[in-house]
Amino acid sequence: MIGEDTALLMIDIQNDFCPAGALAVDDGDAIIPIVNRLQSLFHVRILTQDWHPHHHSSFADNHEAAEPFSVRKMHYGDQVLWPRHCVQGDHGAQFHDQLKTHDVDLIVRKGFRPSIDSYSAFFENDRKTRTGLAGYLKERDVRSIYVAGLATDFCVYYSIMDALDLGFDAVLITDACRAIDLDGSLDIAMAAMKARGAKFTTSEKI
Ligand code: VGL
Ligand code: ZN
Repeated sequence: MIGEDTALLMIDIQNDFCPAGALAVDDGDAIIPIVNRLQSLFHVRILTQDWHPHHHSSFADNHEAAEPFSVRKMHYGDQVLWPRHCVQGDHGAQFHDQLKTHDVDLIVRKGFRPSIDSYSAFFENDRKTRTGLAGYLKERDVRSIYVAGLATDFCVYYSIMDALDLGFDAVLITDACRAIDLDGSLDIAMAAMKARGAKFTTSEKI
């Protein structure tokens, strides 16, 4: 049984990251039955929700002559420009209908500042602005987190790396994630998480 000091962190299981969504991740909705089942095993359950204003700087169509998936220099460094997705209040930003949300303790919204994108559940892409999640976990005496959701090589990856940097143990549930895989980003992310000390498991072993 999972201890009270361990949280399940479920990243961005929203319509736009599922098939037919604006930034669909292949098979993204296949993780939902797994994530729903896992929820009952954890004492602390947290969702993140990508939550962008319509004029968000990560949207390619807010830049002149910019293609989706191209890279732009922002004031904080390189930023991939995405198709418009997870716009505040729109259907695409809602959690997938099949995802259980009733028993979730906390929903962390991120990416709501127009000029900074936010992949990680802990820090925005300037790597300084905090979401508040680390403080919440510390107040609840959480020491380790199991991570599921979308996408493995972006928001899941950055969340795991930041969790480790902040001193939490972090475990990636490999069958409860799916990737965007932009130019080999999945292999790079998996290697970096391993090198930083992430652990890997599958849902049946939990
Ligand atoms: C994500 C790209 C842009 C994610 C969010 O959830 O991985 N990726 N916004
Ligand atoms: Zn986003």
